Amino acid sequence: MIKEEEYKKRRDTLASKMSKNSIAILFSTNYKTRSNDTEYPYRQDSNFYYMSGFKEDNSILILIRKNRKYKSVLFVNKKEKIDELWNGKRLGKEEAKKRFLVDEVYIKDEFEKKFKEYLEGKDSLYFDFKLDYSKVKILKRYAKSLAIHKNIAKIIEQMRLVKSDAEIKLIKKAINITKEAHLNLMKLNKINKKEYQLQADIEYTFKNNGAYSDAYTSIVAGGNNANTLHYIDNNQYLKEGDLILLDAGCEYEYYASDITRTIPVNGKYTDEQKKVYNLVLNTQLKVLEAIKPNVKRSKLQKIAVNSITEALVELGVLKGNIKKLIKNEKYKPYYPHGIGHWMGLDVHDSCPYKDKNGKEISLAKGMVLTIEPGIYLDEEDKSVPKQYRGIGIRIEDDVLITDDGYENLSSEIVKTIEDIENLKGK
Ligand SMILES: [Mn+2]
Repeated sequence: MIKEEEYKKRRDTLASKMSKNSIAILFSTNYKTRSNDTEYPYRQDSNFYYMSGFKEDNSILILIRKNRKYKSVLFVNKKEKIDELWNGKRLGKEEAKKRFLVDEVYIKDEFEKKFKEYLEGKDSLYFDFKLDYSKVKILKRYAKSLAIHKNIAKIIEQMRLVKSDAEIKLIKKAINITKEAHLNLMKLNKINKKEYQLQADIEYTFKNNGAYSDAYTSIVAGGNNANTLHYIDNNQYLKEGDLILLDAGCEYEYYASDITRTIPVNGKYTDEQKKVYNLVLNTQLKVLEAIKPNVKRSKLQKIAVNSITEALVELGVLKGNIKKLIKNEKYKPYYPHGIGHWMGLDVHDSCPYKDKNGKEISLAKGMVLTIEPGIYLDEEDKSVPKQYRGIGIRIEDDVLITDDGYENLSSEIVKTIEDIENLKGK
């Protein structure tokens, strides 16, 4: 769990980055209607949660800075019997005041009046530029006079880049649950099952271990379906002799995990599958080896592109000079995506990749990112030698940058051919 002191420290940091006579506002997410009076599962806005630790909807956090000092104010739902009867218990003003280390707590009804007061004499307003228009309208109504508008999300997302020990603990917990889901599937007999049945197994393991949900829609892609990067239909039969690409990770206490393994339906890789698999695995190992503080993600991408282009030549998919092939991006149809992304409160953590000056941000201790090379050889692609058509492989781990290198947080989710085949044998 993340302590209240840590949330307070984050607010201190945020306030210190605000201009001297300013006000910052953060809104909780709204419920989204699915149809009529049914809603999608609620999930708090990541930036709001990062700054408040508060999970309820209809809430607002405000920081008011004056010179060197600042005040934090939280607006929460009123405790009303009838509302609680329908929608569940609310923390309420008194409890929120006790629990959160904010200076003041009010019920939401008081927001507009208070907001007007806080704005007096201020010269700039910070809010999330991606805010719903309905909320921007409220801001505009009261903050017309404030000429300077700044994007608060940019500052918070910069802060979110480096994870605290408590955050890393939660990420590890998420990965641990995800590990169980993946290892279970490696052991399972999967012939003639439907992809969604494996998805059900995965999600059972997630929920059964206290994960709120998946961190993203699971990809369970049998055979050639692995060559559709965002395949989420998950409704086909798994065929003996095929591989399954499983890209699935749970979210635990708001923190994501993101793991891909590509395993054989019947427990044994064919020689052709082995060949492609090991080329992807070797690429991943090469990239991992290069990870340490001050290295840039683009360097990792370069290593991956180089290694995969060589692999594609070895497989007979590409022919010619490696450097030229890379320069002309000939690998792109078979490896179209990046080497990885930040991960944290969001699976694709919305932290920046470039600094204020447009320069790429280097890896630093406490950052978490995925490393996920892949090779995708579509069954209809005539440039691919016949024996490799329909094979799609990705291997993805979650990595923490340490003082002098990295820690592979998902190293216990086996990935060598030998280990995966052995697990099925048990
Ligand atoms: Mn990923």
